[in-house]
Amino acid sequence: MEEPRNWGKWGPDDERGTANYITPQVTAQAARLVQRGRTYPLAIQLKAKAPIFPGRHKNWHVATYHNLSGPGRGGSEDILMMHTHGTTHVDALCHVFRDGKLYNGYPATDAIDATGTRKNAISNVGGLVTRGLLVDIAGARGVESLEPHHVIGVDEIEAALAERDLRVRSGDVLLFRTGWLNVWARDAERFDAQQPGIGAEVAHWAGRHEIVAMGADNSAVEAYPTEDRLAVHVEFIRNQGGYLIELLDLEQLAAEGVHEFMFVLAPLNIARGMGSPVTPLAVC
Ligand code: UVW
Repeated sequence: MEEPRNWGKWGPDDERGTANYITPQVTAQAARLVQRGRTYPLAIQLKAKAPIFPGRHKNWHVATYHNLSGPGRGGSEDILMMHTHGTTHVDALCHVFRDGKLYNGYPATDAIDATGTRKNAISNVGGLVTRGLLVDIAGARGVESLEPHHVIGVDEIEAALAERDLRVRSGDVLLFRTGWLNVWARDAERFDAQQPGIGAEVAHWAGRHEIVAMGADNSAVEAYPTEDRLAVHVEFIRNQGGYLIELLDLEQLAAEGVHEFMFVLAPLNIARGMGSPVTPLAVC
């Protein structure tokens, strides 16, 4: 197996991984991409019947309220019970490990128990504000969605970016559009059975280019299932300290031809959390 690439790169105590690539200069440069003042929220709707990785429980949402018909003050609030990975979300760096070791070499046995994680928790992320690029593979192929067995490779990504005169740089976030989200509304079973996404070579390529995060409009970012189960998760999260963002809605960005933007993501500050629901924003 290849040596973990980024372990120790930001010190023996690091728990932020590739978020370290986002320097103040990187954020300031991304902010200069905001010209029109348009904001695109990239989350799917959070509700019980919505796309979710197979095997996870559906979200549970119930309201409490009083004094609906008055007179005087009434009120309402609600309770949400869900997987932190149960809708559009970002994976914490503890989410996937191998041979009992988390990103940066932390032993899983010391870190993880039923109360959460002591290492690489989502609360270390803070915020990611950097340049985002839409890599619209379905659009480049002129299809509504890729075939379920389609494994996106590096050549395809570089070609899609070159078509837009874009090149990746250190600190970027890449959002891959497969069109697979479109399948869910028509056929949820097909959506769950297999999905197109990136392959392991892309995770290695992303590491060489100092990519902070990769996201997609499917439920695992990577093609699934594959022979080497969750190989992208292992390489990108555990070996490189990179962030994966699943179940994005990239339709409006694609429809309006927005390929380069300031990307903003702020996970919930969940102590010992292993992921967080998010509404990432593309601003241009
Ligand atoms: C898997 O673990 C497959 O998905 P996610 O990273 O979205 O939680």
